Amino acid sequence: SIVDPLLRTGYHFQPRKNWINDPNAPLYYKGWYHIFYQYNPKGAVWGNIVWGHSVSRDLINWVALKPALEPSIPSDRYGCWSGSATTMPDGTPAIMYTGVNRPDVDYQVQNVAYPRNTSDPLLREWVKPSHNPIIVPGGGVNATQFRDPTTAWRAAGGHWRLLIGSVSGSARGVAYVYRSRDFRRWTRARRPLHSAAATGMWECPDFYPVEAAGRREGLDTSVPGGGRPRVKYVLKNSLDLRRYDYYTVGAYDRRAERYVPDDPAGDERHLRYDYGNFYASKTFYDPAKRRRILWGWANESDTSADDVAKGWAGIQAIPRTVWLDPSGKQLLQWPIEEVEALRGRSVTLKGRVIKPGQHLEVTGLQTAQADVEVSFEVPSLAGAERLDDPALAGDAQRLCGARGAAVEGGVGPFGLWVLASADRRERTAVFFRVFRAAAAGSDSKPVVLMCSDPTKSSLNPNLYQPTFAGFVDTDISNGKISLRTLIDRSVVESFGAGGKTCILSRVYPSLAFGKNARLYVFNSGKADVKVSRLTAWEMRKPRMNGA
Ligand code: DQQ
Repeated sequence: SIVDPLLRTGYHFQPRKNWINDPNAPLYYKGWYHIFYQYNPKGAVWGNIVWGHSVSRDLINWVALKPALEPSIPSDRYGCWSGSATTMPDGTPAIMYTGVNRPDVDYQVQNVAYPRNTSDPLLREWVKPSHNPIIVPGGGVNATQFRDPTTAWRAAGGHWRLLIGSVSGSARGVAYVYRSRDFRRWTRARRPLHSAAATGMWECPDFYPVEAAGRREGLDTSVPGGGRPRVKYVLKNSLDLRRYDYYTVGAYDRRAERYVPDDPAGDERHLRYDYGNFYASKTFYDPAKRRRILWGWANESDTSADDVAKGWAGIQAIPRTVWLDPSGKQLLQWPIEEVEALRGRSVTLKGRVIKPGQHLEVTGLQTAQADVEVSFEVPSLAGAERLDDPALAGDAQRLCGARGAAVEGGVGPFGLWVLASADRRERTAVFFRVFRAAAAGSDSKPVVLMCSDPTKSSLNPNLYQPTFAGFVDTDISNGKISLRTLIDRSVVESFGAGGKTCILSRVYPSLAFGKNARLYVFNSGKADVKVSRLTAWEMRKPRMNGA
């Protein structure tokens, strides 16, 4: 089963060919955005890892440069693994990254690299000073699980702090704190910033301040803590065991150098950036537009043999602006505004009621590469299904597995069928389903589930087609909810309720690609659903690394 070349993405970040994984060290320098990424220059499977490097003026059109870091010193001979950039007080970025110095991947150390020529806005050449490695796993640290340094921040007296992900014992995820005066000699703080039982290795930790109370503006990682009581912190970890990125919102006690999630059960709740295929993400502060931007990697879900045949594997999700929800309990995410510059021809529908069991095709444009924004209104929630099974009530993924797009409901499932064939044998459903909260008092909020169901996305049998789902913490009592979906040939990237719940899926239609890809609104519930407004735009292809 060879995946069709028309399924290569059009506006998601990809190099011209080969394997990519984690985004590394995103940064802004002298008018240019930089993204580095884990890259195999020799093929479409993981291995031979170097740092690919691309630059952009707008985070949308990308120019590929030579790899920025390749194995060249004893402390990175077997791979230049993930890391982050920190801007020095003089404006120069430094990169900290993990080097593998033994062939068996068994020992991980941290290295630093600096630009050779700071007057080059493209930062083409990076130099590794001879004092590398600058951090080695010390006593009590698991040297085989010790990697992915964060962006460093400045503490009292201008001293530096950064985190390194690890695991202690068999399954306690840990973020160790390292301190330095000179960015050269680093010592580990006695206690980690934070740790959590049963989470396994914490890959790619990320730790950053956000403005409290729903302000969209981002903060520099080194924002001074003093005098800014409204600043909250976010700690994100990528769980190697479960392959997703979860985060908590909390407080950073600078004196004790400890982080405490606001919700004591935060680490058990596993709030996720994305309930789909999205991993090893990293944020950076964009000083040009004063926002914090999130990059995340989306793997393929075809077979590795397909990847080898295609000659490429892995994309980066569309960069997202992240900020704290007014509730303070979670983040909101939205595609960076620059992506809207790719919008071309559009179609708008208004005030269309979709009756139970009905669907409506959105015609008049190609939708294999599109951006869709839709506002739904459910006139009555009276018919919402009960959510009595406690095992399902707390587990969105299982709930959606049991009540997928094809299972008729009360209020919903309603939403979009994207990348659908004319006969709808192929279709990816992105939808909501509303439940009445079980047993609880009559004033309890209806429960909103958001799902991305690719189980009918392709007639090709050799694909991984997991249904992904998350709850949406929104008040739907007025019947209103919105959905935005970025469709890009083999990507379906969705933002529910203004970015409260996000789900990225990879799909590989065998019929519904190119001009044959169609878009529908559907309603498989028992209650009417109104499309108050839907606009779909064709998306142009940006310059993408010369591909
Ligand atoms: N990928 C890198 C590691 C990181 C993992 C290696 C996460 O540094 O822990 O390619 O995907």
